[in-house]
Amino acid sequence: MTNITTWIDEYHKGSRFGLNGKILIKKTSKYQEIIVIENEYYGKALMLDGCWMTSLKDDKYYHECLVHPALSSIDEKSNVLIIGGGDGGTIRECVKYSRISKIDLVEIDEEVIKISKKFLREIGSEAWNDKRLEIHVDDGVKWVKKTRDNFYDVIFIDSSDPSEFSNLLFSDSFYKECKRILTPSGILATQSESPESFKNIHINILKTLKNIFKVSETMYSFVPIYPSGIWSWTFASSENLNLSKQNYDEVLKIEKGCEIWNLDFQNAAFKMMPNKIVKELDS
Ligand code: SPD
Repeated sequence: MTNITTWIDEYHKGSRFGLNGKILIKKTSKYQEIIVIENEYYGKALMLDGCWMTSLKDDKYYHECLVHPALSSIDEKSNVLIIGGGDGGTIRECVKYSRISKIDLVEIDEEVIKISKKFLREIGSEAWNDKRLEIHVDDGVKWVKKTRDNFYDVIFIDSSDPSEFSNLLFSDSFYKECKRILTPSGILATQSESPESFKNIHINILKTLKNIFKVSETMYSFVPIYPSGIWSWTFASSENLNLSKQNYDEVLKIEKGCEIWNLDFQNAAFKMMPNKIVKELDS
């Protein structure tokens, strides 16, 4: 590739969110266009089909918030499913927990995994070699359908925004299947879009999860390279959630090693629902 720097923008509702840098790879897979750019401040950054996914500088804002509220509260040896997550950030956070016995990573686009391993190695780093990890190049919706009842303790949905091929990951039927394959106290943790730039989708995810699960709770924080910056993650379960308990010494060590997440941060983030979202959910 060339040494010339260029602007790559995510276009969203008449705004654009761009990074300037050198393009390291630009490739169209069976599913999408994949770009890795190297920016002076954010480091290497991944864009899929015109949407920023992650960057070396801000990946922890996203992946730590998706993973730690769920895993820091688990009690037993657990089986984990990650749907999407081909950049490796979610597995990196999961492998920190010795109580995880198995991690199935189900990513539909093998090219995302290959490109992330090659160009964004720092994100997944050693987690790619973890013996508990099994990588499945498969459609997450089909994977969930063929999984037996009560199989996983935690499911992470680390998807892109809704699109032609990811739409079903936001559907009522898919969330119901997730509930079926979770253990009774299992936790579904999903990125739930932005209350600002993807407000309608965000509200829809929250309402759907509330209807299907006994409890669901949403936390808000920032992902600097995403449209509008504010982002959300929602956690749902068929039993009461107690995401603020930290069960064992290992969690305290994990907390110390995090760049963004800690228990105080988490507790505040679960109280950050903007009032306009509160009102719409109540209406
Ligand atoms: N607008 C971008 C939403 C993408 C959320 N998933 C990011 C994947 C990072 N593992």
